[in-house]
Amino acid sequence: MLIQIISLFPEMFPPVLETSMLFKAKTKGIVDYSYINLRDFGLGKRRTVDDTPYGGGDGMLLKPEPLVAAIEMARAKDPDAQTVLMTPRGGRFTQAKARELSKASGLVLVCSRYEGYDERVTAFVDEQISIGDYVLTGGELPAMVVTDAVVRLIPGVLGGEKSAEIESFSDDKTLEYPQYTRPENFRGMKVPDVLLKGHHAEIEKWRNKNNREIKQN
Ligand code: 4G1
Repeated sequence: MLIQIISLFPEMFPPVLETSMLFKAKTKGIVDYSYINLRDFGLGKRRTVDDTPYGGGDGMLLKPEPLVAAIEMARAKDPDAQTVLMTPRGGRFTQAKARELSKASGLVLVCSRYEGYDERVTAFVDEQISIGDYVLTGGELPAMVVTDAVVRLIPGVLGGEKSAEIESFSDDKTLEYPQYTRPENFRGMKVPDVLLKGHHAEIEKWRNKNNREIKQN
């Protein structure tokens, strides 16, 4: 899967995507990341990418021409890619959405900056996704969150044992229980007895009693 990311700050991505499991997926040839610098599509000698909003208001917006030119370049390279605009106005990103995107042949992730983008850009993407309701300085961190959640679901990225485990989880509700590792006693806080005894059925019962659903909206 080719993941093309359009951003004014492409240098933000390699430290995250070229590390650990996301990098391993790349060395295995399962995914490739391509960072597209929006500045390269800026207008004029100054390579302008932003302008003031019609009707007034604070700050600057990304102009449509550079964004759409970058999107069209990415889509020319990968015509079947799912194109996603990262925006606080988008639908909430969930595990179900991650699973859906993990089945795409390619992704184009578009990151915004400043106070946002010209609304006409939305006509050139397939969908709009938000990772949650809080104010951020750009769509780059959301794009990394989506990439992380999606790539780990692509067959072959995790070990065989782990991917089987993922298949057994439902789309929207992953169960999680408290976990402990050594030491048995940490500053007077003891690991629950049942976990030390190796009684599988009892451990299962304890985990079921103490598990919580990861909250989905
Ligand atoms: C109004 C959050 C504005 C933010 C209301 C989640 C947030 C992209 C996301 C903002 C962004 C709320 C996201 C806000 C995001 C232009 C550049 C938009 C950054 C920008 C709740 C700033 N998931 N935010 N505006 O944060 O891109 O994907």
